[in-house]
Amino acid sequence: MLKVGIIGKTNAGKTTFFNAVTMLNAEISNYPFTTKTPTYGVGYLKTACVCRELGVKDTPKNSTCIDGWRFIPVEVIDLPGLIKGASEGAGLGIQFISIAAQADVLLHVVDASGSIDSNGKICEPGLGSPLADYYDIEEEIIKWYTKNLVENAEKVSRLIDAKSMPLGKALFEILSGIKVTEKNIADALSRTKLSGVEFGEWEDEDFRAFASEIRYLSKPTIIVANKMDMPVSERNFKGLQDTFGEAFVVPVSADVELVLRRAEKLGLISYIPGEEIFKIKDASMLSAKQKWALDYVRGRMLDKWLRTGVDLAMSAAIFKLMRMNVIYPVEDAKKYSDSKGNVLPDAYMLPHGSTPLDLAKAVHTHLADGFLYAIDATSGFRLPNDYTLRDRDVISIVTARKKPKA
Ligand SMILES: Nc1nc2c(ncn2[C@@H]2O[C@H](COP(=O)(O)OP(=O)(O)OP(=O)(O)O)[C@@H](O)[C@H]2O)c(=O)[nH]1
Ligand SMILES: [Mg+2]
Repeated sequence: MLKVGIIGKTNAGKTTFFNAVTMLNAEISNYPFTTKTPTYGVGYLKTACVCRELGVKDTPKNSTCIDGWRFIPVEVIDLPGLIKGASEGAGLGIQFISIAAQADVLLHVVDASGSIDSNGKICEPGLGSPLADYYDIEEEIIKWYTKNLVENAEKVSRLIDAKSMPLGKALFEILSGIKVTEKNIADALSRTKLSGVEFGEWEDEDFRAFASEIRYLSKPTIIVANKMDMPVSERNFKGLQDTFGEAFVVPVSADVELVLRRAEKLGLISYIPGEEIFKIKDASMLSAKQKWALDYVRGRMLDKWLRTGVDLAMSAAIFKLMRMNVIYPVEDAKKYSDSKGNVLPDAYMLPHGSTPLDLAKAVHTHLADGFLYAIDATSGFRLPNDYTLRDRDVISIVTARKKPKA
């Protein structure tokens, strides 16, 4: 399962975002460092299901389909908050960054309303600076990556000297555990122009420059501009977009999404995460407080920003930054089903550029070991083995091996 890590300054709203995505009830409060250990949960990524265009009623197994929307599970990790100086032990320190480093993609949550001061304490809205917060936290993360590299420098040297390993391979040996690819390393070496420098000659600033490139190349990151339900947030949001580009900053109100998901769970409204609207089932069932909360949701967030942004942030991270495609493997290409007759049972996320063999490997080793070719189930055509899978492809893999008994 893909892993999404939620990082950011204390009090930015990470746990609120996490609870909204996973509907768990981890502790939320306006005290700094409420979250003391990482929390793991399962969130869902929303994508238009192929069932509608194929005109079939699906029976999903590894995911869920609601009203033609496929929800695919991803692991979400809520991390304790950071503050400036964390690498010198401020707040809870940087001990949990290693867990963020295990994620495939990161959501960096900032308080766009500027309601937290530089120490992470709640202050008058507008006084805090989300831009400064972002840089403070990124600085701590880069320091962690640098420290990790420096601590392993001797090991890298040994691999180069004793095993005659090329620099890139030796670095890969120590960095692969934090989801760094050989390509990330090659790109970082080339961007820093360190490929031509003897590793033994690397200066402190070389380690830092390389670590910084590795952090951004290996861990694509969306900036979640949270607390957009507060009017004061708009100015900071524009500043964030101007600095980092529209594609990387998503306007969000985690709190509003949480209100909607809770109301939906209580049966008060019908709401599909990510939608621009919700419907009140029976207005006479609402207490005055609930009515006020739903009016707030509409007035402060949906009417202005069209959606709460929680779902959009997840999609932007996985579909736009990671360039994942959703593929539906089926056994029976005519019925779009598995051997038990479940229609469109599974939805797999594979990176852009994946081939039918990559899909086979993701589904089961027996499919990969005996892989012969793949069929595009919607057209019935046999696909070339170097075919590049596209989003929403429905694929049947033909294999020489029998499926092992479950
Ligand atoms: N107005 C508004 N407040 C929010 C939003 N999201 C979170 N908050 C509030 O911000 C405060 C901090 O929220 P948390 O989710 O506990 O923040 P955190 O980042 O997990 O904090 P730590 O665990 O201490 O690092 C709480 O008072 C939340 O109710 C939002 O979208 N809008
Ligand atoms: Mg928290």
